[in-house]
Amino acid sequence: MKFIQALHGEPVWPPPVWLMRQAGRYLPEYRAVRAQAGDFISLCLNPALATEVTLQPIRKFGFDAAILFSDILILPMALGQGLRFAEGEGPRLPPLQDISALQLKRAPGVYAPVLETVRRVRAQLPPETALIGFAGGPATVACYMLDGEGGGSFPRTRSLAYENPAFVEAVLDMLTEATITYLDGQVQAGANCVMLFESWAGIFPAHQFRKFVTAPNRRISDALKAKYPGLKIIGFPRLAGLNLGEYARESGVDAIGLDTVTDIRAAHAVCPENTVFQGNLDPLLLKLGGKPMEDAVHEILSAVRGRPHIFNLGHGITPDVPEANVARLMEVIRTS
Ligand code: 1CP
Repeated sequence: MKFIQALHGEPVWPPPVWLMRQAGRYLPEYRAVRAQAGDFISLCLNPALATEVTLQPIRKFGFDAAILFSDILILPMALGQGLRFAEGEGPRLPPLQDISALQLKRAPGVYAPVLETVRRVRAQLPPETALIGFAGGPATVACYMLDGEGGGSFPRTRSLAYENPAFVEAVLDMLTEATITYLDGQVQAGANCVMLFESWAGIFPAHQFRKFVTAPNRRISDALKAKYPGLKIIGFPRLAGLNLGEYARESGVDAIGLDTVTDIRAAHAVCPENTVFQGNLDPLLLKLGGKPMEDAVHEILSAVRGRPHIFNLGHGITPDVPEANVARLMEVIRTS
């Protein structure tokens, strides 16, 4: 698998490609399955339908990796926190007041269908296509659990981080344990690597970033690698800014997903020589297409020539992206 070779530090050319949120509403065949499933959570917990939507973008565009179709919020739901997706508004959870409301032992029974999806997808994927398992990073999942909704401001989480850090750390400890068990289950079920989405890492000042983002990511990496020595882990510490170098050195991950604002050459300069990067085309350019997109793709390719790299977006694909632009993106990369 070219994707796994790149994660092992081998320069593969052209670089392997996948796109964050590659399964989703920009695909008519996704919208059809989503309507059949009813709501989004039912889709995530239906192995037959979740397998189908995981495979759709692979069939259509031939990406080098598939990512399990699920969501980072399935884990808090499995731990016993309520979760619903308000149509057009995103996720809603009852803001967590007390850690005793969460039950570690209950979770595997609830997310069992997700592991079944991993098994089915791995069995149906072409052998050269990698399967990425994933979880939210503990800090990012805690943001949703403590504030009860997304969007990026997370006022309660940020206040608690100053006023009651012991509570935040207790939540993170529990989530870290639960995440290790969850990802272990995904690897056993057939995931070829795993990714930790720390999409809201950038809300924390440096001293909290170290404690809430980098340290728990390290615990997860250490635990998984102790059990699976060859396993590769991708971290996505979005908007890490100048915390990126320390994250690369201390988090234990092998590859780093770069957000849209980060210059790839600057990232190479502050991270260890063997760090593999993934990214980082602006999703807006995939919507716009044409010369602005193609120029940006060539710029990324020239920044990573001769190095192991995984081509991706800097954040998730949006529902308004024309499929023709995705096809053109693949053509530009594959003929470079
Ligand atoms: O069908 C629909 O309308 C639901 C939209 C949707 C989809 C397709 C949501 C709701 N989640 C997903 C799938 C999803 N989420 C995947 C599947 C695999 C793929 O990439 O194709 C993955 C990996 C995620 C991860 C995820 N969920 C993240 C991390 C990545 C990121 O975008 O930063 C986050 C932050 C979430 C929370 C979430 N789930 C859904 C929404 C709309 C949101 C974001 C809410 C917010 O803005 O805070």
